[in-house]
Amino acid sequence: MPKSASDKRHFVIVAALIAVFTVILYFVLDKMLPLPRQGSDEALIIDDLIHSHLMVIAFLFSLVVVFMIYALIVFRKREGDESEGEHFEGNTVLEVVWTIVPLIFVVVFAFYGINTLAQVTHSEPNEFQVKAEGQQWSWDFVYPNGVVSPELVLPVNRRIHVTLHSKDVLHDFWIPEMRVKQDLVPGQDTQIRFTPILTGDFKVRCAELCGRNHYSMETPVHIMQQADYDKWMSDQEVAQLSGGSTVTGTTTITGTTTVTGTASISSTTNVTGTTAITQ
Ligand SMILES: [Cu+2]
Repeated sequence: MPKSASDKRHFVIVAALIAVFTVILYFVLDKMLPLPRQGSDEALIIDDLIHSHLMVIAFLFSLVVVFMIYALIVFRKREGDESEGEHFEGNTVLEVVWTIVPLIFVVVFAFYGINTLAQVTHSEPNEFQVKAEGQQWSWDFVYPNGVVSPELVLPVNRRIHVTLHSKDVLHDFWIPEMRVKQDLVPGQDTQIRFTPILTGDFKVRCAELCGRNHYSMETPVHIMQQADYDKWMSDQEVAQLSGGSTVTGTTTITGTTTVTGTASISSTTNVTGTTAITQ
């Protein structure tokens, strides 16, 4: 610790250099590690946590490296200096400081992390429910009304609750723009929640090495306005849930009609004239 005016000057210079290098390193790391678009409420929360960590990483790196390089340059052996270095027995104050300060950082970040996790994983009433089924090497999405889609289509600004089910091995559900990520565990359904805030096209990809074609286990995700989602879902219901053939509107049959085999007619049907049905 500083004892003389000269020692204090060294500490002041080093503190200033650490502050400058911390800011520079933070911006370098931020540029070197670009994050995907912020597609969900959770992305905003998690990015704050990531940037706080980057700031601490930049500070700790600068603290160690700036002190070391400053000492190497300023206290280097001078030409003709054959004197012994100063003898140190230890410094109790310094040891207490470098134990207490990191401890405070760890405890603060532990609470910050727990709080972030609670915010990201909380459940809400009236969540939008969908089930994601993963298998080597594809995804299926099952909606509560029974519609099944190979692509994930969701409404924007709704809290989404995805139940994750694996049909074979470990997989991992990951949409980078939503930031959240969760394993699919065979024999045990897991959960993931997020609230999309951007409409557009994204991709869900498996983030767990799950076999030979793991690299190809990805599928489109479409986030759309509620009205567009409703239209898409009603189209799917018509295509998947009405048995394949649909007659809509008013149908009028006149004249003589013969139907053989099994026939079903839905909607409003007016039949006039002679009708014979044989099996
Ligand atoms: Cu995989």
